[in-house]
Amino acid sequence: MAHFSKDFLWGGATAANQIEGGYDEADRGLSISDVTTEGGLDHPRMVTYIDKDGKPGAFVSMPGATDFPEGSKPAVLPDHYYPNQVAIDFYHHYKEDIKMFAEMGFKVFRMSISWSRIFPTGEEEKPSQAGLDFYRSVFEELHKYGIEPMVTISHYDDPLHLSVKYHDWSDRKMVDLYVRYATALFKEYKDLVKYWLTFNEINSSLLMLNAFGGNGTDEQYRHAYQKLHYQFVASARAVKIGHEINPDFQIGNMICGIVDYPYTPDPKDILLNRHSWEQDIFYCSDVQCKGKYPTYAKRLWAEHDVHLDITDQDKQDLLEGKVDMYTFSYYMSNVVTTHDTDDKVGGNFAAGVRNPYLKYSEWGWATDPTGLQYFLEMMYDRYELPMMVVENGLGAKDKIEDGKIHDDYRIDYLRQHIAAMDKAIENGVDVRAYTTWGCIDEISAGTGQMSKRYGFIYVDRDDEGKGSLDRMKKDSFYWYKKVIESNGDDL
Ligand code: BGP
Repeated sequence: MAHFSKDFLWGGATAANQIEGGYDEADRGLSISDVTTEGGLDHPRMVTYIDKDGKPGAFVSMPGATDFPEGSKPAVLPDHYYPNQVAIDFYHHYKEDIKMFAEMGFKVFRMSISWSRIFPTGEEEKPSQAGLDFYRSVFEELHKYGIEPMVTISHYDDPLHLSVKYHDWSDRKMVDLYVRYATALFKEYKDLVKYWLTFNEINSSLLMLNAFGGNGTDEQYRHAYQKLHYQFVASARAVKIGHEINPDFQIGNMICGIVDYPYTPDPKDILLNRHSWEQDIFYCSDVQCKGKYPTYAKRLWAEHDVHLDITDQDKQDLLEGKVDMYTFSYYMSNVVTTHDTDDKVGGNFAAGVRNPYLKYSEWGWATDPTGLQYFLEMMYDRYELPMMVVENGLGAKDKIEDGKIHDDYRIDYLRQHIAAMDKAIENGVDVRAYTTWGCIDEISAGTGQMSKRYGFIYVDRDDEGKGSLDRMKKDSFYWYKKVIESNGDDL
């Protein structure tokens, strides 16, 4: 018998920019993801612009990062494909999609709100009624089937206008703009949404600098720490306001949960591993769960000569805006070392030494269910907050054979991770929810490609944007339905 509580929240997860499309419908303003091209294993995603002399240019896209040269304007260039503009067109297919989630027996559906659908530039005084209405219809549709929405307020798609004007959270003004946006959502949906996450994978700014060999410059680290500070304050103020609007709200952080292991028993590797945890995971988790900066922040800041713009009011806000639950994504583990080795591997936000005990996906992601158990047990002990696994899944290139998709590799991956989660629960961890990533195929965040699929539901669209957008159930669809029906007994 599995150990999931009878009201365990089984479901799936998505992000607005990766599924919605409808990028110019109603009042919606452009978001950073709308000017991001597709990428792949051989070429990165790029953000495109026209420079001050009228010449087209592009820079490598990283979640949230904006590097527009002085005087340039973001632009949609004719010889590029921008996959997120249409994505899987959830904007027009949400009823059909939600019906299929209901058929699988979902108890919860994690989605995000596109900020520029609510505040087109991010700086309007009043929210867009059309934007608010769209999400109201989605939430009502979910409730029709008894599915609880879980909403990420910001998931890698800041309004483009804000990204350029305030250079990716370099300005304190972003705090007020975010708080205004979050407050509008809380007020509008106070009776429709109970679970909120403030920022998707808030630690990604730090992970990114580490993952690429710790090659970030001091300036990049200074930017990342300052941006994070403003986001922590914005998140904390949102938590406080959210609780005033509805004391039943459960508001969580969202951490990219990559587990680091030391490569050797050399004490230097053990220390490096500890320090990697501090920088990659604990730093953001501690501030959001304990309401204050940890003692080792001193070391982290000193390493890159960081001097934060931080006020007494900020400190007060952090303390009063602690999150209610610990929510995180988990895909893989990573190995760190101080030793020289050529056996490097990496994908997403992890880049370290190859682990000989694990198998890797085509994109270099290590499959490690034990890492999920490790992470759950460690974080629950550290914070004693309810835990929610809000992303987990396997990206793969699915093949249609005789009108079917036999994705047993995906079933196998998910089965092992659910079993690991069950072990953690058996060992005393309070896990409340599990939402697999990309319960329906969506645009991959890292590559921008459609062919890196995660869903139980296949969407007919390819990497060039061709296809009918028709939906089709994969084998994993029927398997997950059975898992939910049996409350995790029948894996
Ligand atoms: C996480 C992001 C998601 C999602 C997932 C899978 O980091 O929160 O947005 O996309 O990773 O990554 P990818 O799409 O690159 O395979």
